[in-house]
Amino acid sequence: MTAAVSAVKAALRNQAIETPSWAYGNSGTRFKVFAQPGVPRTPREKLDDAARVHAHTGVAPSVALHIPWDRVDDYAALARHAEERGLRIGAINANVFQDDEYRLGSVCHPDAAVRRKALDHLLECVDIMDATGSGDLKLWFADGTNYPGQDDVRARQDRLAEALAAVYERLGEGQRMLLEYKLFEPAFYTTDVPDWGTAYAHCLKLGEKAQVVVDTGHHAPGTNIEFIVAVLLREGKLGGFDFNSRFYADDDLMVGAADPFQLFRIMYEVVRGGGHESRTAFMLDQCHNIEPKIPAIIRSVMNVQEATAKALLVDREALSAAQAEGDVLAANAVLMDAYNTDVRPLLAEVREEMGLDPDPIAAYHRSGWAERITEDRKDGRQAGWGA
Ligand code: LRH
Ligand code: MN
Ligand code: MN
Repeated sequence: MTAAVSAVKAALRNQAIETPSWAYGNSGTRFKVFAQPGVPRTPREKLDDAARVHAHTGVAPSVALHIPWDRVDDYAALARHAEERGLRIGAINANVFQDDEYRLGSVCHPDAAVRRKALDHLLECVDIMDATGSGDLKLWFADGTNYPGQDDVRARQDRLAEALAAVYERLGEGQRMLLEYKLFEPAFYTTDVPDWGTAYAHCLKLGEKAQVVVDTGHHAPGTNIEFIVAVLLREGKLGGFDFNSRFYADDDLMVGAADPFQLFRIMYEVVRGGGHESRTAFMLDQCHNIEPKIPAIIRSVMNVQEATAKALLVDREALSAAQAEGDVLAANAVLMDAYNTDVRPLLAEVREEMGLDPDPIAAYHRSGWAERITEDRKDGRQAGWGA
């Protein structure tokens, strides 16, 4: 094995992809939620399923929570439940979008009492980080307006800045605030954090614990996401990803399903900028509405691994040489050679070296877990959107 291949393998072994608790529960569109058998009923059962994903892939050691969907009485006990299964709690996702009071927004709402309620929730999420050992607070705001003139767009930025500063102050040692942007939805005219520039401006003012999250489904069609990634990494402001695929808007389909070439281009910029060796969080943010959830999450993890492997295989020296010579076609060919490499045998080897089955999905199907949860979780209410 050449030194280059062993370095690629080491990077792949060390990769960590975070799975979202909500992907294990029932989900759907605004038209219908299709319930599936065996879906978890509690946050603990979501962690049990996440442990299966980690057991078969070896690279999914943390789980993101969404509060209040994952509300429990004892968060330290939940973290212990994770630990006993070889997992840890990842990002705490705040939820200031599902209460009636938030009709006109949360931290940007015109009424100070609603803003206070939203801020209290964000601060509670930091308490949960303390209790679970989580290092990341993920903030996404559904705030915005539907009609021109509905509210003062600039005043809303002031309110946002005030809330973010209060939360930032509360962060402890080693804790980060990850600010996520989204072009539109649920607001259709203005969104208060619509793009990476707005998120970046707020994070820059807050300080080094504040970084931007790139949710790959949150851009206009045709947006060059890898450019955003390159710029944010250069500025030390890329906190992490919410990976998923989109065909139209915020589709939340499996990452790498719609456009594996885009995922490769993103991962190449990550590797180029050293993001795979930094604290960049590689999180999934997906919903599996019609496909079985655990195999879909395993597939998603594998898709990220494949894109990463291809990015790591780019011959950077040859690329630099071609770029320096202005050889457009040769430079492009170097990237395409890596993209067109079948990395599945390499990843199978990496898994075998980690003591895993080279085919995680087949191993999951053989494990009997799906049958077991279908049998064990017949009673009670399945977890799903809003619960
Ligand atoms: C918003 C979003 C955000 C939420 C998640 C459920 O569209 O991407 O990350 O927390 O979906
Ligand atoms: Mn997201
Ligand atoms: Mn989204």
